[in-house]
Amino acid sequence: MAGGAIGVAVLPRLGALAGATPGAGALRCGAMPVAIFAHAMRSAHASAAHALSRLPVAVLASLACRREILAGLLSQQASICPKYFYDQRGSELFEAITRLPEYYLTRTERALMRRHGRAIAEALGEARVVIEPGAGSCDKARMLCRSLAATHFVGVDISADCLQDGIARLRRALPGLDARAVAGDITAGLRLPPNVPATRRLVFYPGSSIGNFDPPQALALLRQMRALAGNGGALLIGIDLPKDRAMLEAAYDDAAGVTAAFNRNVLSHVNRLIGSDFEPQQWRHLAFFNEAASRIEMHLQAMGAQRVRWPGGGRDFAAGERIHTENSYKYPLPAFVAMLREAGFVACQSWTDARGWYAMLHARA
Ligand code: AVI
Repeated sequence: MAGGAIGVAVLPRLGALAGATPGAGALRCGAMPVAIFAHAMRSAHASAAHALSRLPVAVLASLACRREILAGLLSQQASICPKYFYDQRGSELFEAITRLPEYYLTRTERALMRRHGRAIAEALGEARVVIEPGAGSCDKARMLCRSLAATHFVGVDISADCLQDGIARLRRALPGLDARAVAGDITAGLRLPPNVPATRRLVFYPGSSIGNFDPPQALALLRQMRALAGNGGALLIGIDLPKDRAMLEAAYDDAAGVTAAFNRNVLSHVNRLIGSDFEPQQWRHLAFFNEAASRIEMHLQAMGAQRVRWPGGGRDFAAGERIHTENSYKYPLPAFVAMLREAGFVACQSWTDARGWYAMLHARA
């Protein structure tokens, strides 16, 4: 096997890669005090494009977040983009979700990587440059980089703070690794640091986070990953597969109410981001499998009529009205392989667990 550092002895550690960091969710936006927003908004309105172009990147990002959130809240079918789940509390709740008995995804991915570790390691072969979109805390990357004897790691995340901490930990754990943080949104295109080798690249996207994008967005994201991998590079990605409705719905509506808390928490985060006055306890968590679209949908349903206000606007919600907060697509394996090919990947290998619940795919660019 090429890339001899992935010896059989280290293969079980690949299982630990399937940890809890969100992926699509990791396209996060840092919370910004509303006062700063207000200032940024005033500046932007005051002297239009010229002043806007001089605003710090963080402020511009927050303006974009605010615009995106308001567009979702004011749409006829109100929605909030799932990336806003992941403030500090949301990230903690997601970690708790991954340990729930009903949430089979994380544990199944981990078991799958342990069981097929040798074959996966052989497929990864010569990869030495690991690029992880939505890297967050970089915990999974540590195990992968060690197993591959990687020379370079690039963690990409919108949340620069969380990423910087993760990169610092990674550097301490693997002093020989050239580890870099790129704060940015992979869906918007990325430029990597100039010293990142163009060959032997592996884009790593575990956790079925691709399922949180609608198919056209998912395809666009896979194309971005293909471009990042470069010719001769590859992608290692985890996806959740369609299965029994009861299993799926339990995974997204657990008995302990952790997913319900995770869903409602998005309203607290939105309150901080746009200065709104949502009362999270007045919203019921709904999760159901939309079989026609092959996706779990999560919504928040108004338990009574609600008037929600934010600086400069607001919206009334009727009792029973919903805010759509997340889709989690469950792709049949052949459909996902077809999508990988459409995105420009040429050869795919996949591994599934014995129950056919989950798959890891290795696709060559
Ligand atoms: C991050 N992502 C893969 C999770 C999922 O399963 O779609 C997010 C999640 N939503 C509710 N529970 C978990």
